[in-house]
Amino acid sequence: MLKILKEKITNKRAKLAVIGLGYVGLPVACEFANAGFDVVGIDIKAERVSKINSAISPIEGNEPGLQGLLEKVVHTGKLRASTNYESVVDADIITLNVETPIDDNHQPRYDALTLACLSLAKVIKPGVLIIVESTVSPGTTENRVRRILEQESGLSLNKDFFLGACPERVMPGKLLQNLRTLSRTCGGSTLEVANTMTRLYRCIIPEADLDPTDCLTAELVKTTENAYRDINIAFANEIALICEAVGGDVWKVRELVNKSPGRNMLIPGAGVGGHCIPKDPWLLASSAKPHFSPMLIPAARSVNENMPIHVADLTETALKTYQCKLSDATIGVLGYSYLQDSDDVRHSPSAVLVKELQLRGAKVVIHDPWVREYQGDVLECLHGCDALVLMVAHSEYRELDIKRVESLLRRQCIIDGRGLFEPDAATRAGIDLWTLGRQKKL
Ligand code: SAJ
Repeated sequence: MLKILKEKITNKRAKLAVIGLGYVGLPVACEFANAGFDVVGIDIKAERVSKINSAISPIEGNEPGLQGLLEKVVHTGKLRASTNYESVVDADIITLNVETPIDDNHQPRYDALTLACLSLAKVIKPGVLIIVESTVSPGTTENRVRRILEQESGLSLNKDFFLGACPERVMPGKLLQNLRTLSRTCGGSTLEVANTMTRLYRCIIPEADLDPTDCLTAELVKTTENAYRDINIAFANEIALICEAVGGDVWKVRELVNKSPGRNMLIPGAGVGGHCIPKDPWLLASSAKPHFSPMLIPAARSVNENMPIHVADLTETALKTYQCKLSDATIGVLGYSYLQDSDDVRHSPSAVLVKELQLRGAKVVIHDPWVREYQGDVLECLHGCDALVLMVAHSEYRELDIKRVESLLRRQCIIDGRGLFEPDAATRAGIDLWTLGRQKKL
């Protein structure tokens, strides 16, 4: 069966299906269609399916090349979308690109994955290869996905159907670029399946490494790479808090630490947001239970989740030096997306800060040049505010005329959560600058 599948991949006759047409699934479907495969995309949202079949990308934000690519593959008939799993019945290869969120107890929620597997089990045919591209807890493909497919279809793994795990490494704003250029870990239910996967992904990833391995390793690699980043950001944040406590300057410390060979201290900041860094460490940590309860991963999450609260504390402390209570203050918050020069607001640290400031009685005005509801003239937004809190280092804010800002604020107070403002320039402009990680000389 795999020999036939490999031949179909080589001559592009393999029929592909992509389940989940979100910011990952849609680019994946477009890329495989553009490589010459017939692709059907499945999504439960009829409106999204309709947009795609009209060659209109439903993906928010600026994704270079995606709209043009979608138009090409829809107009050539290589990609079509449907809400009906019957469209998948003759697929040779199916990728699962559905959401895998965590709940308030940091536990994975596999409702979408389970529903997709139950629906697939009704229609898959012998010989099909199913690849989990969603980021899941290690062990999910071989356990949860396999169990549902075998129980509901009556087919047997590695006899009637094959399984793979190939987590994506895309990033909003660079969806197509990352998809085409980043290496992938191709985990297969057998080594031959893994090698079949590398042949498939080589059709859309011309050069990057495609590393064949098993499903568990592929799942571990993906969740580990993001847990690694989260812990390193938490380390930088903890050093910032220590510097504030002892009178240091974390920005100077980081610069000099990174002169030491093999050191790469990341950047402290007002919080860690986004679609994957706050989630994937929990997917990894939860997989070890009940055999082992990780300590470092939850601790790092706690440090990072607390940073917006710390910024609220800094704001309160700064205003106190003006005998101004938060409950009497209006605070201008610059930046609402989770990342500089991005419109993505998922898991935004600013949302946590705004809620905290409001809980403490402050009035908050928000500006973000990338987020539709908060666009506008930044100086107008700041006019009359008691203080400014910088939460996202958007390029536009680097151009701010700090002297104009000083003239607009009721108290010349800036709380800088990203180390964006230069201290000497702030002093020259008469600004009272409170930078995260740099103790204020009172
Ligand atoms: N952040 C810091 N300090 C840092 C780096 C990031 O506070 O030194 C904050 C950012 O402000 C943001 C959050 O962390 O709120 C996440 O930033 P990110 O640069 O990690 O961007 P993401 O969330 O888009 O992460 C993605 C991930 N890619 C995938 O999951 C495919 C991550 O693995 C990549 O390392 C990252 O992009 C990247 O390096 O661009």
